[in-house]
Amino acid sequence: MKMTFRWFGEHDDAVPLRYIAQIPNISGVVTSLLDIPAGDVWSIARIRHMRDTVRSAGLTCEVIESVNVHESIKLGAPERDEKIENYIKTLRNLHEFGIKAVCYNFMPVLDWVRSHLYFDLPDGSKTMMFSRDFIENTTPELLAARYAEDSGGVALPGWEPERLLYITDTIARYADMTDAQYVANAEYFLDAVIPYAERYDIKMAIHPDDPPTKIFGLPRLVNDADSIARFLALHDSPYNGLTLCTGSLGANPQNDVAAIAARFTDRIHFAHIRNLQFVSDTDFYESSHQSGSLNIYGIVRALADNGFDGYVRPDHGRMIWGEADGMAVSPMSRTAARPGYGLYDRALGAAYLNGLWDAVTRGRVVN
Ligand code: DNO
Repeated sequence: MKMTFRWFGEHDDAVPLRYIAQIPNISGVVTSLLDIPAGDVWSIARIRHMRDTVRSAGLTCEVIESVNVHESIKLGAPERDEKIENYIKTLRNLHEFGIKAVCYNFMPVLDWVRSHLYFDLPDGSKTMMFSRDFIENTTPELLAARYAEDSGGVALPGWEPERLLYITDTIARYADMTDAQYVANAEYFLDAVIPYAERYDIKMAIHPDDPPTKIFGLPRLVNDADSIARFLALHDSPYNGLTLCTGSLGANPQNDVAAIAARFTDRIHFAHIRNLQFVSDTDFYESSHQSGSLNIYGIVRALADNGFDGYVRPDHGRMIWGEADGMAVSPMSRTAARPGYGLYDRALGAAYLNGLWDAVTRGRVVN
């Protein structure tokens, strides 16, 4: 297991790399070039700069989250071939700089969806929340406006301004798409890209749908054991793998995340580990890594028992210790911490996950 931490880049993250390097057992960061639109090629110069910046803090840069998939690929539109070619060129360039895994998603139009970015908990911390009723009574446009206001102008991954410009039109383009057609579009992408991922030794790790249920009537692809198995079989290669996002899969109470972790360990290249607290069958808030409805111990143990050797990062934390009160972590930074991505609760999460990992693995070492 290689413990990592998500970092949004030098102009986009309030958390300095040197703080990340101080968290026990963190080997590297998971990062991206957020300003490059989906479908464009990532240049050698930009990747080199990104990699060198991370390395200068003594951290590795081996996982990208995300190289976004252009909408034409998800829609099966005519320009998809050109965008797939660009995707492959980006993989080739990333390979030049030692990138080992790419996390991406295949969710139509939107990435993750929450009803609240800063929901107040009784202990004074703030966290992200999902209310099914709220989502059913809003529109994607209203939700985007709410996020823009609540995040104080910070572009959220998955809700980038260029994506939001066309949100209404793009959603309309999915109106007649069947789930079978959507699966076929994913297969087309995998058949084109995975042979190159193999050549460049980059493990592709799809992120599950977040939340794992239908949103705004759009198709869904990867959200439970059956759909994961179906997806992995579309192109059967170790390079066609999964990001085990415990919070995304765990948001469906029917999903046994530990069982999913155990069943697919050899295809899980990256794990996003976080907890959530259900407040009803459909609604939840994101809780601390240790306390919540998911059995994080059971999930870590399932990974360890099955020989997991991929990357892990502590996923979303709450905002604690004043982090959401306009108190930027770095006095030098004018960037607000992103919802879910403050320093403190994620660092506590990493410490908890490290402790669990040690507890389940160290006793096995035969001296
Ligand atoms: C949210 C993240 C997602 C994830 C993408 C991967 O916090 O887990 O935005 O990075 O879905 O493409």
